[in-house]
Amino acid sequence: MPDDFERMWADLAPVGRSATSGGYNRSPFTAPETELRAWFVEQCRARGLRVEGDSYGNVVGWWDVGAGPAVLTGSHLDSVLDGGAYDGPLGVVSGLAALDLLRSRGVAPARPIGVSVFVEEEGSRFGLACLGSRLATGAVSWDQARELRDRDGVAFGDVVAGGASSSLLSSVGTFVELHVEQGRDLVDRGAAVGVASEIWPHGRYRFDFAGSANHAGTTRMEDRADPMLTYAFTALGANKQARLAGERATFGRVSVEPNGTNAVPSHVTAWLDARCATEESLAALVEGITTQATDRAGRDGTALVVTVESVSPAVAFDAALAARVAADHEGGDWPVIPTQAGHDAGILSAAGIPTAMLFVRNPTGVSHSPAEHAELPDCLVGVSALADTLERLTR
Ligand code: HGY
Ligand code: MN
Ligand code: MN
Repeated sequence: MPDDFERMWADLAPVGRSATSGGYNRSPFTAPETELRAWFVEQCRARGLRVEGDSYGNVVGWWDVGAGPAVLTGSHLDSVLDGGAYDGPLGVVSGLAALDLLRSRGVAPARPIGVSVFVEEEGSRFGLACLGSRLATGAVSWDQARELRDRDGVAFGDVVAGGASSSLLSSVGTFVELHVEQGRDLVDRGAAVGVASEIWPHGRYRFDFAGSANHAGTTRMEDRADPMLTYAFTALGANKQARLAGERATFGRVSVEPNGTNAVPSHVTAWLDARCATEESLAALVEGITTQATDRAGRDGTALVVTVESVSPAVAFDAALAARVAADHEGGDWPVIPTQAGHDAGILSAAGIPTAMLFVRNPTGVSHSPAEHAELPDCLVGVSALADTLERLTR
């Protein structure tokens, strides 16, 4: 079994890897991500799994054993821009390896088991995170999704067949996603694996700041309407508000027009990612940031328009399922911990599918970065934790 995991991990390692940063660029429907999904299909076929895809790019490999509602595991293969190796692929590779482990244990599951790959989990290309799982559960309609555009103006509707709704999840009774931890909770607890209790509500908001383009040398400082200034103030203010409240506010993406060194810009567009423990505090944080920004725009002579791009409500995972997954292991129960990161598991849970998540310890807690990491022994503990979980749920 360790060999299987390591062999699969070695297959994926070069795909989409940047020679300069060591990070990964696996945006959906680019060559690296397409290669990864083709690799996944090949791995399913090699195991005799029935491969089922939908018209959005989601894929499941089914082990058609037993009867009744299926237990699905899996994650995603796309990455953020210059992301890490583990966020997503660890759950897919661990799903395949867990299935191998169950077979090597001679387990005969009483229910079908599937391993899934959901497309565009990060929203790195079309802007909406968990796009594949939102489409597969009907949380987003095809009419909404088809119009989402990437930075070059290519529409989602132009890269997938789309159309009819997906029946990929119609037989799924339970979903379990294994994921690298994206913080240091498990490090602090000295545990190799943990189980998720909840996902913080979070959202994406576009801030369009408009000013007046002008000469960088001849325009007196007091005569400017500089949207960069309003943006800079807004980013600082957002950071302060979130920091004081123990919340999260990040401007990680900015575009500037016309982006010239010797001109006051005419427009700045920046995207806020905000996350809080409750939906009320999320709404209050975004309102606070918007109020400060609008106020500042008034003083700068600029104009601000804020557009809510997406809001993902709080997810409370099925507590009884989490307890069942976490209980009675060699060395004690696994810790049950919250996360501030979004996941396809949150979308399936919100769609009414009883869902659990396993986290694998990440020694630095760094994620969405080339420095994201998990040690091989912990990954193997994760595989056997997932196999144990699948075995429990398909008994
Ligand atoms: O952005 C997120 O929370 C996630 O990693 N998709
Ligand atoms: Mn991610
Ligand atoms: Mn992920």
